[in-house]
Amino acid sequence: MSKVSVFPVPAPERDRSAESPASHLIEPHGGELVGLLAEPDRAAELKAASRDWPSWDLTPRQYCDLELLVNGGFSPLQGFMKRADHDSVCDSMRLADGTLWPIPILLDVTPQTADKLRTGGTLALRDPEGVMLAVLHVEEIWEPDREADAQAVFGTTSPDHPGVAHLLHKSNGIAVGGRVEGLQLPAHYDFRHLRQTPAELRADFAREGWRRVVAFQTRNPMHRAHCELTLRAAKEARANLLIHPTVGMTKPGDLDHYTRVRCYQAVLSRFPQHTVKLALLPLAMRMAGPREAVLHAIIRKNYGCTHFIVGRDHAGPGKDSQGRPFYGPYDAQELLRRHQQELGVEMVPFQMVSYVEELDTYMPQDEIPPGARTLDISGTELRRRLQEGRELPAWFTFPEVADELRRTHPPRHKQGFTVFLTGLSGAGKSTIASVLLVKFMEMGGRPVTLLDGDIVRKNLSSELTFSKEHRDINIRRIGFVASEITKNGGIALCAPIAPYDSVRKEVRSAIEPGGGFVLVHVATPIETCEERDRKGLYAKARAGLIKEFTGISDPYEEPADADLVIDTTALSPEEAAQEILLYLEREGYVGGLEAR
Ligand code: PPS
Repeated sequence: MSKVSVFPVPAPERDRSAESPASHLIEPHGGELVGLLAEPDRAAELKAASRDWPSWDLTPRQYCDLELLVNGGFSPLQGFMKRADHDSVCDSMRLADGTLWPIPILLDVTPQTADKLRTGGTLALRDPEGVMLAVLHVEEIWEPDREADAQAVFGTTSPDHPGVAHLLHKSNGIAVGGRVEGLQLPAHYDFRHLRQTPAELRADFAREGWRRVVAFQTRNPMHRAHCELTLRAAKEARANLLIHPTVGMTKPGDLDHYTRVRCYQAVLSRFPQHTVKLALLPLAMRMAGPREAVLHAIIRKNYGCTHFIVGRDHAGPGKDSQGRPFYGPYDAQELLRRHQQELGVEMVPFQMVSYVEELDTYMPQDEIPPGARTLDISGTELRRRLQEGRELPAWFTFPEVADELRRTHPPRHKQGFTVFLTGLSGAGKSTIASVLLVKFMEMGGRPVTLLDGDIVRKNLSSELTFSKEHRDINIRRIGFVASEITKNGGIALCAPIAPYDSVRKEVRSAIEPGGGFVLVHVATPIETCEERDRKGLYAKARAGLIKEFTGISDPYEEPADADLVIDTTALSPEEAAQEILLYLEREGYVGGLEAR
């Protein structure tokens, strides 16, 4: 098997000290590696005492933050930040005692939970199943100014920025600061052998004589460009390489970490033996660009790394809705460069690398010979190719990575999808859906489920009325079931009225990451629906016997984002279904040769 490098990799420097090799590792940030796990006796004592304490179920982000607090990845932090640290971090990127720290680490709770707390008291922090992971000794309860925080940390208050959107719309209003004592680390059952704590990784480095270690942070699969880049970095820094991907929370829409980790495992054999290690970082990324680069370097220092790779647009969230990038491509490098000496972690900066066709190699922009033809595949283009089942060229990624990605992204004719028919009562949704149902059954290959409005109301939503609130709950339920079906490779046919635009959009965005979503507006005019009045409901609604009747006494928001609009006034159910089938065929969801 060929290795990725086209240049020799010198042997990394080894620590040959006989006495206490660990003492030669880089110092943790703040001087000492924090470990917040209580001794077993103390943990048992805390657990017994917790019976009468208020509890908080950690959000996914807080769950990640707690893990890094307890395992020392966030050294020197000893708990969730109090106001003085928070304000100082926002203003000057330092904790109140002057230690460099770029991003607030807060425990945000609802006002209802905050009402149960008092300073000097305790709060049990629990995982989603209710298992107590830690206790927070409540030292301060206050209300952060989210807009000001967004401006300070992200440099913007635009909700197009995913970190800002989370801060402004998903975080809870009240912050609780104080020291944390851990009872146990969050349990992970996946890739356990790759989830070393800072202390464990440091012990590994010491045992193997790794003194200079360059860390590579990533939230994407590693393609050839990343492999070349990391090898070059290791060579430049005369260091061993730690591939240290974030597997906590990354940018919404990113590839799931299971697939990514299989991809990293697959490329490991392309690197020179004994110079590279893979470990997983349970960090919740904020996509804060420059400030996040500083946080990443601090964390890697705590994990025992001496060097840190920062490429183009490190931890950047992409562009805003006007197409403007939130950060300059090398802003993160600039900020970390200003602090690297104080931090003691050396940055290994990289420009974007591109494939130079005539030399069959990857090169940073500034080394590419003038006039040479370069090839690149952007993230968006990669997603499109995967979605459409198109080829991933060998110059772009190793075949073993392409295979892994293919397994997660089967071609469209093997993916699950949802056909979501929306329209007035009597527009023809259910009839079209039942024709589609038998057509798909006849085709075979994928399981098909019909979630018709009336059937759902009978079986899933029998307690709901037709108020806006209840209609939205009903559609969310349908969306949830359809998303489960879709991501597991089935076909979901939904036929509710779904009169409100925002919840339809919510459903689309819940389903699309797991497969196809086709919104069909069955736009039969109300006059036709009323004339048909198959169930006699329009007559009742006109007589005032049914309240909140869509189209008569309740609104229907026409979709502007329908993939297909069908008016059944002059179409038979078969003809209407056929239009949808043709659309699905054009888009590649049905008709693939292998599907037959
Ligand atoms: S919604 O808005 O999507 O939750 O509605 P949905 O669950 O699809 O409605 C299912 C059927 O309920 C009948 N029905 C009403 N429709 C609209 N407004 C009111 N007030 C109402 N009361 C009962 C109606 O027959 C819907 O079925 P379809 O198949 O659309 O005719």
